[in-house]
Amino acid sequence: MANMKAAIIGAGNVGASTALKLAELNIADIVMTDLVEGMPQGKALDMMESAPLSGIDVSITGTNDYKEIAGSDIVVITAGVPRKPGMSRDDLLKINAHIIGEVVDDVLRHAPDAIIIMVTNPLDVMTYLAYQRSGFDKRRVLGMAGVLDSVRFRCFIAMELGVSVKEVSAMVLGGHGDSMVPLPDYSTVSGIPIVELIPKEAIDRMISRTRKAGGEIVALLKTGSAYYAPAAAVAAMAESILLDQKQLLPCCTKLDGEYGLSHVFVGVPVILGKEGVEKVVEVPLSPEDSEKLKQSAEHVKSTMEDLRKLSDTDRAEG
Ligand code: TXD
Repeated sequence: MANMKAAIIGAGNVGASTALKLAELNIADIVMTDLVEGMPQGKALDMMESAPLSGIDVSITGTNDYKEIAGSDIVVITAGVPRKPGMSRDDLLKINAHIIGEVVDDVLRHAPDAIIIMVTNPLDVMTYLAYQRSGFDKRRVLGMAGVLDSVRFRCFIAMELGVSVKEVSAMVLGGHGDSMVPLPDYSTVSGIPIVELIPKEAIDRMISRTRKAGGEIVALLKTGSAYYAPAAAVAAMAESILLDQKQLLPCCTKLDGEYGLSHVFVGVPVILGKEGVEKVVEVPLSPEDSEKLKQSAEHVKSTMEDLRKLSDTDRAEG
């Protein structure tokens, strides 16, 4: 039987790290594409040359030609540009929206049966754009943010308590960014809620660090943003879908009434299987967390609205 296939669009830091991580799982052949000529080919060849030592037994190819994503079961989109000095949020939104629009058209053309995992920022809005532009069922377009945010929270909890990170589970909902909603009530160490183990001030400190975790890495790296943990997060989502594992993970998905929210893409717990987002799992939230989730969704909605206005201006201008 032919291997499954995963395409990664954008072979930059997150794209290439995801490709390697996924290849090491040995569940799907990998195709990486990028605009830059030779770069995805070079990185793919380098990864293939690690195979004799790393046990990789799938093929990894790099290309500048979208035709090669044909037949992909999953397409991970990491293509985009980072914000540069002097660039406004709207400028970035416009540029990345243009890139994502073109990428989604190519997915439609060459891999119309794929499930799309969006990674490009601003995450929730780019996921919405991919959904709208592709016309795919909402189960087949989801975004990666909550898995990353919650593994970061898990790390901070494990570091605080000096326990193995394996014993720690955590849940972070909401939009990707400052408005995310870490849920200490649903975060545990071997089943014990962290609120029973850690003083409130320390939990608040960890929540704040989780919210700013992306920025903490940017400040240290000086150029570029995090990619090892983001790649691990994408690989976990892809694995659950490709192997139909039904993992319960926080992902950015379209809500139609769940959590009292509609017409918005935002992070909530879902079950991921071969159909994509197979179920949104609703858990009771404290009135405070529920309000925070609502505010986070409002924030995403206002950026969705900014995007609509920017595209209207573009249409009006010709
Ligand atoms: O939690 C999350 N969702 C995130 C999101 C975690 C980490 C990174 N996050 C976002 O992912 C980040 O803000 C960016 O929007 C993307 C990709 O981040 P990365 O760090 O990988 O950026 P790079 O290294 O600049 O890579 C982007 C690549 C680069 O090689 C470009 O040449 C390529 O995208 N690119 C394209 N490829 C194909 N097609 C088109 N049109 C294209 N445009 C740029």
